[in-house]
Amino acid sequence: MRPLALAAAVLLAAPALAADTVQIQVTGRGFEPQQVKAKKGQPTTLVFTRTSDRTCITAVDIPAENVKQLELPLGKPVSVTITPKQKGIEKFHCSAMGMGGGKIVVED
Ligand SMILES: [Cu+2]
Repeated sequence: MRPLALAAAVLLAAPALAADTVQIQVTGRGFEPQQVKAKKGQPTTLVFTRTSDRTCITAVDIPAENVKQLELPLGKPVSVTITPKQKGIEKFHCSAMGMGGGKIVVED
C-alpha cells in the first residue's frame, strides 16, 4: 500500500473522539484486569461486568471522575464513559470499602 492510502485508512479507522472501550470483569478475584489504560482528553468507556457473587465489589467508585456507587448487577454489563483530564493514575474500587485496587493509567 502506498503511504497516502495507508494514511487515509488510518484516519477512517480512528474517527475523532470516538470513545475507546475497555472491558473489566468483576470476578471472585476482583477486577480483571485490575489495571487499564486511557488517554488524556480521550473519552473512554469502561464496561464493568460482574460475574461472581463471591466479591464485595457490587458497586464501584472512580473518585477522580466523580463516579460514585455505580451499581453492578450480577451478569449485566454496566458502562461509564470518562474523559480523563490529566496524565497519571486514577483509582477505582468497591464503593463500600474502597477495595479492589483498580487503576486507570492515563497517558498523554
Ligand atoms: Cu469491598
